[in-house]
Amino acid sequence: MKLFEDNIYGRTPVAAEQAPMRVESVEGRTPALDGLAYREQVDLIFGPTPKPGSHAAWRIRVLLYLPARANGPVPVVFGLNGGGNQSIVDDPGIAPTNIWVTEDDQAPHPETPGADTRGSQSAQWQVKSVLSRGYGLATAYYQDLEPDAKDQRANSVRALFDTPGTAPAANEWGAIAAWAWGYRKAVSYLRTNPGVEATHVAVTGHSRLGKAADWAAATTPEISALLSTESGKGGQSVQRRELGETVKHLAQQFPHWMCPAYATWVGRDQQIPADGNLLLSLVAPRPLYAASAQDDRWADPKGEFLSLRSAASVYALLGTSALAPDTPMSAVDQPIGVDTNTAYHIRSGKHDVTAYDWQHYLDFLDTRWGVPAKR
Ligand code: GTR
Repeated sequence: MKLFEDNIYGRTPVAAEQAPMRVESVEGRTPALDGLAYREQVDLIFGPTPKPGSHAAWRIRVLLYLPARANGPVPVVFGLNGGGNQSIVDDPGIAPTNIWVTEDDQAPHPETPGADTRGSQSAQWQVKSVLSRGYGLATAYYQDLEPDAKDQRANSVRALFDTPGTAPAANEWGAIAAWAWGYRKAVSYLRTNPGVEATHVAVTGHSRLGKAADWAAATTPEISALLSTESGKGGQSVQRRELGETVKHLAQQFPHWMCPAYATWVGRDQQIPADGNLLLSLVAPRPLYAASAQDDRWADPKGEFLSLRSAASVYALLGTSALAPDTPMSAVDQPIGVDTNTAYHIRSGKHDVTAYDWQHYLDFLDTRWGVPAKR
């Protein structure tokens, strides 16, 4: 954990971990999605009350869907989204909110998302299938925590916890740690919601948000399971293999993601002191599903598999079922380990989240926790 704090993601300040959180209801339990679900929306608020009209980076809006047919609390999957809450499913009831837009050709700015963005990421979220299977689904917009661009620290929730007059330390937290903190806070809120089964809150994330979900699960014992999609280098893949994305690329393209000390590993990928296998090990013994995509060479799918298999030895050490250490890389579209706490698949196709990924994630949670409708 300390190796990751000092070299990769940075250390989250105690003030951020202990920050009081106010929960403000935006919308109470409301029927949604043609009777399939109830929708709730809340704001998680940190720090002083924001000025009217300002975009408050410290206001995290959580959208929660619960299956309408549930008789009691249900297991829930939470993930940060990359397009705004309105993008995960076409539902006019999702409250419009300004989202940070970070296009390459202009400075990051808050903007009201257009109507055409409603449901624009529904293929990646599969909200209706998740609900039909008896699970709840919750999300928040990642840039509510920090705009995803260089030099946006002042607009990040990180700025809220600065000690005035102190220069940034080599292990100062970066944006991935800030997003992971958001995961942690959202999960801590969800666990208090009476519709949510507090001991069964899984997190998921894709790519850069997979890195954030990985670090969140590693550092948050209350997160009950991790479903990590193609989090690649700087996440679940093995940097030391030197295949796909390098430390140099990560450090130079996304200098805000990691702690300042990360840059000292540029060109030294083989010496990186904390790698994907150790990251996944920190999730043990909780259920863990790592997923790759065949065409996602940048993330090095085999490196993702090797991390999972290596972490499995820690699961075994802790006495939980896990992939055997000599398990060969699985064939494409053939999940393995789903009857253990360490599951993996390599799906055909590109860097993405698809119905296939969700189907196998939920099959896995069904085997770990029991089918929600039958419990
Ligand atoms: C890429 C980055 C990857 C991954 C990806 C994404 O540009 O190199 O590490 O995070 O973005 O988030 O889609």
